[in-house]
Amino acid sequence: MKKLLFIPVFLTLIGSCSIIQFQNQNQNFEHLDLGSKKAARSTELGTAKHVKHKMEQEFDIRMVDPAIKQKWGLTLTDSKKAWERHKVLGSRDIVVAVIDTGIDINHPDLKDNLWKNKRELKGKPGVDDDNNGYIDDFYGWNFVDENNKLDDNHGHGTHIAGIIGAVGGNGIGISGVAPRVSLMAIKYYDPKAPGRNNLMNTVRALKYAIDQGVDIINYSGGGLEPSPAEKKLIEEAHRKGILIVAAAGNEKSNSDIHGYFPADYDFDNIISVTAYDQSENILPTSNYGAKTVDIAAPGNNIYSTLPGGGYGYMTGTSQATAFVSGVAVLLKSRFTDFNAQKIIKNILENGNYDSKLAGKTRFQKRLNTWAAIAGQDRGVARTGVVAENTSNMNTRIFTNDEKFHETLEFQDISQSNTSNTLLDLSKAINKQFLPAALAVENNKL
Ligand SMILES: [Ca+2]
Ligand SMILES: [Ca+2]
Ligand SMILES: [Ca+2]
Repeated sequence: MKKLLFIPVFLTLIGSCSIIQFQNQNQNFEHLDLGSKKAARSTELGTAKHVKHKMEQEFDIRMVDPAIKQKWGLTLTDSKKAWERHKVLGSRDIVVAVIDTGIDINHPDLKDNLWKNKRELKGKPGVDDDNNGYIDDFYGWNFVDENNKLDDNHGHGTHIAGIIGAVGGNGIGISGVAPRVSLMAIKYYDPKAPGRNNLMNTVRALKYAIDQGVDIINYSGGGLEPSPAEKKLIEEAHRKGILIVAAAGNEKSNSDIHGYFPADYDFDNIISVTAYDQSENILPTSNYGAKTVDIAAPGNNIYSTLPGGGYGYMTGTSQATAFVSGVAVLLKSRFTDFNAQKIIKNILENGNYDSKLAGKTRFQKRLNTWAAIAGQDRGVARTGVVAENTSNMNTRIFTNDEKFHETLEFQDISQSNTSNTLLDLSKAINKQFLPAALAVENNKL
């Protein structure tokens, strides 16, 4: 791992702060601002409500995961509509760093969507095969215990990972907003390891993600004071075009007055997310701000993965943040040339306008996955009508169910009351095409 460089200007900015030294096997650098208690980073973990869901069979041509319809957030954000209309499911080429409490890497609904450090997995145990300063960092790194064990001792990180990218179409559990993605597990926080410097661990986690060249960083946490070292890394992420999706925080406060960081650093590669409930009201606990908070996304009683192969509900701006990260994956996978700013622009401009959000978010908009894609997809108009030029559509995944989509689109635009017709039609086609479609997925992905 490269050493952090500290330039003189940076040193003068923070000269009065306490000094903390950090060393590991290949590092010996100083962070000069990381000891402030007020600037400490944390994730407001809440309590996970574990449930055993009924294995209801969800009707859908691809998303056969039985509990998917319990994810109200996917419905209100038109995420399934985005998958179906735009044939966009994400891609394992898109890497999201989940800087959190770790991830259950053995969860059957997550393991296929984990980022994999191929040089380490193919390399030698005990050797830093990719020479990045971390030995055997197969799926990420644990900055709390300084090892490669990513166990999630709370559940928060596993829950966030599932919202972004639980494996869709595998017939179990749920699907993330992005059914296909690579999730890098970076552990900066462990509630069972008190007394650690979570801000320092955040800074090191950010550095790791940036050095690995991830596309998106999901940071569902934060603190009340800015940190020059953290800001410097956000600046580096900005230079490298990395999108940072950050929680607005659960402080019940106006972020225009009381900042929350990293969400509120003034960089255009950061999108700040607050949370709304099933009635589309901002949660009373969520931070808000007409200048500082960018968008609202589902964050109340969100059903997602938990450690030990489980599932359950959690609430907060953390969960809302993960929804936005999932949409960013879909956008990046469809529009591969999009930089962070363009992804943010599409998400913000194509949300659902809601006057209830006056004073709560910058543009008074709620996340809409379908609209974010449709606003740019020249192959498919906002109405869902398939345009003539569909050359930019990704048909790789759907080779065997094209007929379904053609018929669905036709029915959708030619009949005013189509729900029953569509249901019958889809049931028939489901039987006919589903096994083949899944076979294609299993072989190709
Ligand atoms: Ca390594
Ligand atoms: Ca190794
Ligand atoms: Ca699944």
